Amino acid sequence: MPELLTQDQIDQISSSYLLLPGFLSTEETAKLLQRSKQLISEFPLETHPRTKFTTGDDNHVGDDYFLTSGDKIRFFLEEDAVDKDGRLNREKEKAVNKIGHALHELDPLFRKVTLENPKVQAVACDIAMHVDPVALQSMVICKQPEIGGEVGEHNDSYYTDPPSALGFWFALEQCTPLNGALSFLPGSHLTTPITKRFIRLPEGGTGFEKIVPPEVEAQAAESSKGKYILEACSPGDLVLIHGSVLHKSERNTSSHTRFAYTFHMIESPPRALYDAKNWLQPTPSMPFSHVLNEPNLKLINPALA
Ligand SMILES: O=C(O)CCC(=O)C(=O)O
Repeated sequence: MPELLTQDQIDQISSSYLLLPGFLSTEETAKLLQRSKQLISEFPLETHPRTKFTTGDDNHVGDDYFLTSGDKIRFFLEEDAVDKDGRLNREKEKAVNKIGHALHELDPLFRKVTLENPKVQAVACDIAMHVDPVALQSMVICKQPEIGGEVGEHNDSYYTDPPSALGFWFALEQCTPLNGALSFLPGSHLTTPITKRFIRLPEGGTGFEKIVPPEVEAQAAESSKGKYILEACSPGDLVLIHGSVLHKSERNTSSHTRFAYTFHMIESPPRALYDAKNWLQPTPSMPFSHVLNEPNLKLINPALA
């Protein structure tokens, strides 16, 4: 018997994504939002390398500040908040694109909602997609007013073989069509293969490596032409995102921020092989973070396998 989700909800994940309204309490949500703002206001700009975050295919961030951020809490700036001389053209509080990538381990409040949250554990058990789920790449995405960058169409399953990612995405503020709410292409996980992975390049930096022949890439491009569904969300809502489903968010053109907290859950070895080329690698001081105290020995959900 599922602990928290209904069977219908579990089945819905296998058709792309599932919105769970009010998953976090008002108080939990307000604390996470307040903490995010506090982290931004406290980080020292003087020593910051002005690393920006964008998601274009040819223009991906890859400096040392980014590459060594998997086990730290670091701050990445909006592209349009930094001028050509590296000066911010607005206050720091309105310039940060995202905070990442180890909030789930290092910050007590984010840790509590991620690794020490009985509801997250119950969801992981109910969905039964992972035997020993681990959390990684936690981020607060800020979508700053007027300049909050788009996140281009992508899927998240670029960590393991076989693919095993499940995205947990929590709205910390109202998400609307104008401030960059998420949108999804339902069913794309069945028709659109994972075509590329985001890796650490041998020559330095990061980039995408194609993992399918050109004809499969062309077929994937064709099947991604469907109609996206935009999901407006309220603070505290959780969206669970199947790792192979295409999703994106547009630039924030409104005068309001759109803070959200997200992390990815994947299967741990030996059931899934972690990609040695992935930009994010476990470190001795921070191996991947287990979500459950005991492995989930339920039959893996065949619809998600
Ligand atoms: O929050 C967003 O705008 C995008 C998040 C996303 O696509 C992801 O976490 O995979």
